[in-house]
Amino acid sequence: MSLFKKVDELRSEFKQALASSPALSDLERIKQEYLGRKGILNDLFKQIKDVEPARKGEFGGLVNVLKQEVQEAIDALLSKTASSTGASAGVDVSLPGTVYQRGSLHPLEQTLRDIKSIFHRLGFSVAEGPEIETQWRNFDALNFPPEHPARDMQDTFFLNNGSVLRTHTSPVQIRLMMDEKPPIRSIMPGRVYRNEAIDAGHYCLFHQVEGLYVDKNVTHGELKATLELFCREYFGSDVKLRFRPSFFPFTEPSNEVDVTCFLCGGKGCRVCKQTGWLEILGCGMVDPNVFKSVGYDSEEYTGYAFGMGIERIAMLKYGINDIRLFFENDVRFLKQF
Ligand code: 2NL
Repeated sequence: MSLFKKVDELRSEFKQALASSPALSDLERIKQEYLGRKGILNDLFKQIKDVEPARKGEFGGLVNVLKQEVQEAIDALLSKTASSTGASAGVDVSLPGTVYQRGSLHPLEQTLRDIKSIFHRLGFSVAEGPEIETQWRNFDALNFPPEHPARDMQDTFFLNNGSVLRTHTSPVQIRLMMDEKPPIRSIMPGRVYRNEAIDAGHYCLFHQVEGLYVDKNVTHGELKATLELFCREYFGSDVKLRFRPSFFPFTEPSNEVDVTCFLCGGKGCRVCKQTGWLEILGCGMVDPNVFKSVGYDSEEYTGYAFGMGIERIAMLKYGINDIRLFFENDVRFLKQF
């Protein structure tokens, strides 16, 4: 075969090699094969010595043209492939990506958000207040008698100036009622403090959500309906509620509310201690003495209130068996949520 014919042959071989839309790595290999130091084109140039003297110039020109065609075709394909894969920015798209460690919400924050969201849909706003309170707002205004045991040093943290760390979020409700006229429909989330012996079920601080609804003609039926709706939204549409008579200084009548155990469906299990019921919250109709403290006329207004411990609800929902886990911030615990 004449060397001139070989040039044409190599051209069509090259075109064939590119016709199969080669990947980036194949392109690099083809480039090396044709244009490399020991490549096909350099090889052709070397064979110029075998061409008859009169046609050496013509042959050299033909090989140069082919070399240019090969160069341009490969460069065009390389820049097209590079710009569509990001390789032009020095990015090797075939490397595995960086896995970022993402945080998650603390289980108490998640629980609180879920509770807030349900009451938000029922028309309750959110009110907050300070954690250091007067004894008057924390106890007296709430109808605690002067000798009530909750006022004891064993149960309440007292500050040197006579203030207390609030033992519930009810003082926020006292503030709200003294600042505003009914209707009031709010929930009060926040930290509260108890001077207790610490164990798996008790800690010196925990979180509460209380709720208050005051208007003309608010009834115990509305209280029951609202809490039933809340429990069905939060624990599942098939839970049943049980209102047991109870006592709080600030409500009359008072109830504690149980829901059928959402873990065993009420059949009895370890969590509900074989009773089929879980105690979830306390509630009642606001005691007229509380209205008197804040200057509301208890002949004109009635109201209901309720309170629940967030840790207790989160422990039941997520199967957490030690309240101290919420406060240790051990990532092995936190990353499970
Ligand atoms: C519980 C029970 C409760 C309230 C909180 C309240 C507040 C005012 C007036 C009347 Cl200002 N009541 N709050 C009422 C009943 C129960 O909490 O077990 N909490 C963890």
